[in-house]
Amino acid sequence: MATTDVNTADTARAVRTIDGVVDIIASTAPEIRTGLPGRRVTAEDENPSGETQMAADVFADDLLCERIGALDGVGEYASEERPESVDVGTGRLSVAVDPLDGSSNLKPNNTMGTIFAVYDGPLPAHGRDLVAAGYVLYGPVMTMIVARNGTVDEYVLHDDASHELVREDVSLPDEGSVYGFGGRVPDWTDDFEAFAREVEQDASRKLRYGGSMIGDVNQILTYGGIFAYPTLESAPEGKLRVQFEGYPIGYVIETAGGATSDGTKSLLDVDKDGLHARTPMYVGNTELVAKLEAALD
Ligand code: P6P
Repeated sequence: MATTDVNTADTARAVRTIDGVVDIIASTAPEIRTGLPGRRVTAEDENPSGETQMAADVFADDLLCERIGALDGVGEYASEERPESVDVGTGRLSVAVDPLDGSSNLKPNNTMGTIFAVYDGPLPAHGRDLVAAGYVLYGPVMTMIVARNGTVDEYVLHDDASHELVREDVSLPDEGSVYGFGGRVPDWTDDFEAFAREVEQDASRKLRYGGSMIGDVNQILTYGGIFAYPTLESAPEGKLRVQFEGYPIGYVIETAGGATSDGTKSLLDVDKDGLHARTPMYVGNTELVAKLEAALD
């Protein structure tokens, strides 16, 4: 088979696999949501990041690993809940998942999300290896944001496991109107605090921080503005995970016309060792992210 043919065949297979991952997550999300009520309890263990694991985390992860791992084109599966990636076949693509981001919000019945990242290559991968990424938002309406082929689309997920395209080519509004900053204020660095105070002074913007990243990021995608889980004095590396949160959310926001940063460069250019490395995260309108980087410089 000529090289071009091989590339064409490879591309077609990769597209089918990406669509397969999206379909599996869209059809599994209702089952995850239905399984939450009985799983609002902590599991016996901690996850590899040393956080208390909820029974719901393990439940969601097992479902997704089994179903995504069964796709021909997927070779590796990894999640925030597993110390190592799982070899699931000979496929070229790898899938990294945060099965239930914000599961600590189960107790107050707050929003949560399922985040996915599809990489062309082995794990841990690099942000520029991403070929698709997105998230499910378990809100009053179950929705899914998918970034692939240079565009971001939004779906409504139905309990019958179908998904309905409701918005195409989603992009951040030019004038951002909300901001959300994580971590304890006394734990912020002086430079970040000065930036936060400046953002707060702008009468056109209001605070929207819910303590669950997917809900907070979806506010930015909807209204524009900036979300940050910054470097903290107590956590210089930040809190959120590169492979399962930083890269995929960076890919979504940049595909939607926004900007992202770890404080100095795009989240997609963060280069960290290890599957569970963390990074500070700043995502939102380009002008605000540029101001943030200047403030931390
Ligand atoms: P804090 C939820 O536990 C999470 O992982 C993210 O979804 C969220 O952005 C962050 O942690 C909230 O952290 O320190 O505000 O509780």
